[in-house]
Amino acid sequence: MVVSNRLPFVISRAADGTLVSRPGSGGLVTALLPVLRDRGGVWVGWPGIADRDGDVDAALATATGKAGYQLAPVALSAQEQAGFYYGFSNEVLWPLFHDLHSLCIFDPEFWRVYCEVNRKYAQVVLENTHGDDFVWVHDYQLLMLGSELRHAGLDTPLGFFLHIPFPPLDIYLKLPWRFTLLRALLEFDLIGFQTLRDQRNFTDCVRTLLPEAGFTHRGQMVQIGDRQVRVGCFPIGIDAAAFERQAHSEQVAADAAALHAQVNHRELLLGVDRLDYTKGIPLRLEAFRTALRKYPDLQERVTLIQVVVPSRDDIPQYRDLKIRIEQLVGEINGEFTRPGGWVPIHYVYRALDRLKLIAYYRAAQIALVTPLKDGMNLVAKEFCASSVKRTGVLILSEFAGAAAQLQHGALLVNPYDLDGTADAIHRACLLPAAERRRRMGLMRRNVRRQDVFRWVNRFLEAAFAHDLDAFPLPDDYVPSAEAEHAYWSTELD
Ligand code: GDG
Repeated sequence: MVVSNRLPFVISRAADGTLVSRPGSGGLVTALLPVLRDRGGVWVGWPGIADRDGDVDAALATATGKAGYQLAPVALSAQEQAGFYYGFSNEVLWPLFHDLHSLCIFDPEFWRVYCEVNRKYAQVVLENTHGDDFVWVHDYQLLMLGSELRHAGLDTPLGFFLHIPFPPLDIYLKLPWRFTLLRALLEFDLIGFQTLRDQRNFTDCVRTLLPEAGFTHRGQMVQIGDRQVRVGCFPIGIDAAAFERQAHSEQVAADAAALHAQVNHRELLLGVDRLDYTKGIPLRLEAFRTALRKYPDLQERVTLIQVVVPSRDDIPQYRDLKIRIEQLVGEINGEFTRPGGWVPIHYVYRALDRLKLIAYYRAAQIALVTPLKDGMNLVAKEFCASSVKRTGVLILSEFAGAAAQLQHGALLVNPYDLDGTADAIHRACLLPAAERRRRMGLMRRNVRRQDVFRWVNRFLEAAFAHDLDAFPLPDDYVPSAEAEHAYWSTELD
């Protein structure tokens, strides 16, 4: 059983009053839908429409068709959704866990609704679970679910995976409900993180805040009361084979060629992000401006296509961010556009359909993935899988979880360093074809080998491993602490 905030299909009411479903977007759906199609099971989550409506079940049944898995909706009122999702999840946990505590609104009412809604999810899990199910809970919206399920008497194995970063101790300490949340997490039997960075941050918090907890198995087993909790790091992957296959298709090849023609065969830089302040879009645009100023040879030679996918636009900070991005695009185009000719930034504010997105990936010579902090960042991996001619260069933030795996092929940047990022853009443009192929080859191998199916298998293996000495994962999967240290102690400049 998979439990996440949203179901993989979003239900909405059409103009004629009927309910229609469309596939959801975002990293989690992209990652888990192929897995459920593969294995079957039940997915519990919010269907995207307020309150319970008789037709929701029918619309969900139509959405899955004969796909072999079921969807169990959690009915939430608009008020619950406001306190739980917009409130506690996205105005407390999201900024805090991305180290942006100054953006947090620690409203006790948000916390109350968050706990209440986690209880509602627990109810739907209990209604749909059978004795031997493994319940796999996803992400920061459901941190209290393990504890709610235990209170309701469920004693089957529970797994939890955090898709976003876990913050360092001194940031986590700001959370008024820090003890309750940490204890609730320890009600799961396995807690998975994206990177060693996050796992270590979590372990530091447990050591400091819960001195009664003990650690064994090289820090990967927490002993608390009579419970043993496994803690591991499981970097999420993508369905790399599907991306490669689609990137090879005739339609994608034709769309990619058309994109090149549209920008007059200039060097194509690409940014693709949800509208989110963690993705570092304004700083990236400023770095692009710095590059055009500092390296005039880039002018008329490069075009940046920035795709921004609308997201969370009910939250004021997201609306402000959109205005800031549009202002910067206007300023930069105003400074450099050649009337009747080159426009440096093409700005796209909408979601693209998947094949179009892959055409953008395939066409781009350089991808700019520069989040301020990111659990993993699937766009980086999707770009590599779609760069079938191995001509793409990935400029990647050191603070994306993906950097731990892709560090040897990507050009790593500190997104706060405008000069450094501008230098990387210039360097990427001048990178010889053989070097591009070598770097992209390394990343493509990694993305192909450590794909989403392997991620699921490793998580489930860790949940069910009887031989606890075999529990620490093999070094080829998780970057070792030594490798990580070597990376951080290397001067980037
Ligand atoms: C969270 C964590 C972690 C984007 N634009 C379009 C589109 N997308 C798809 C991409 C990709 C997904 O959305 C974005 O995934 P990310 O990983 O980049 O970011 P989050 O949504 O913040 O995801 C993140 C992830 O969970 C998984 O664990 O990596 O760190 O924050 O798959 O393809 N899809 C379509 N059109 C678009 O225009 N169809």
